[in-house]
Amino acid sequence: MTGANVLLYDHPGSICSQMARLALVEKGVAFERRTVDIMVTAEQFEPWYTALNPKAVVPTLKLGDEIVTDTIRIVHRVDREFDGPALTPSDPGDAARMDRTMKDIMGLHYGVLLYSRRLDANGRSPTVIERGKYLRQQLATYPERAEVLERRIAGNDRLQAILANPAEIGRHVEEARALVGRLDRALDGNGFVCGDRYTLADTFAAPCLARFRLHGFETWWSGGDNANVAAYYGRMKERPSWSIAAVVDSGTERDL
Ligand SMILES: N[C@@H](CCC(=O)N[C@@H](CS)C(=O)NCC(=O)O)C(=O)O
Repeated sequence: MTGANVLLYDHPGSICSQMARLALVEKGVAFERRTVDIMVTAEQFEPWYTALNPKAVVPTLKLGDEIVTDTIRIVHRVDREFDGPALTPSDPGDAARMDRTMKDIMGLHYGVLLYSRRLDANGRSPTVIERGKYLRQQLATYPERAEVLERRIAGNDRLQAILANPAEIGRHVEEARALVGRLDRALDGNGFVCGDRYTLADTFAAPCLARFRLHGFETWWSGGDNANVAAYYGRMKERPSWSIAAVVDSGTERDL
């Protein structure tokens, strides 16, 4: 497969898109990008895109005529499909550990972390409220798309309920902080989160930590705790892939 046949539908600030981009860049794959505006125009719900990605999320990878969705599947596919450094450990036990780490990182509710930083004076997220209205309008206009829209309305309602509950927000933030602790332990004596070589788990850990930094949580590792993560973060930022894949760790949440 040549790079000319590789197209990533993504969004600059989306954490999952950054993971996919890092995997492609670390693997040395030339690829093109098509931005899907998941924030302002909600392009992910347009029929042309849901035909590619029925869950209406980014990223989506097009390999020749084939469409691959779901970030974990995408990065594994990139690793298998192309020449370049192996990003999966050859030892099955280590490979299983890598998969567990990726699921662990993917298991956080990044939407709670993001939107809880952007609440209005009444403690509500205008973006999430608007998204709920938009999704309901879409459902009324396109009843044939009920499956994806109803699922997303339910998810949006759950997010709104969490955001209305400071204790719930705190629980999600604590889960994120606990993940940093687990990464720190995994990095004890190791250069990378799954041993002494860069793996797919690093394509997940780096954007995850970058997102925490963007939200102002860098103190989780810059203040003396989690020193392994602090050193690791510096090393990840120094890799050429960080800027080529455009990992976002500064700016404001509004830029996402
Ligand atoms: N399980 C999916 C999750 C993808 C996902 O949640 N993508 C987010 C961006 S990181 C998205 O497209 N959000 C758009 C939306 O919430 O409408 C995957 O791994 O691909």
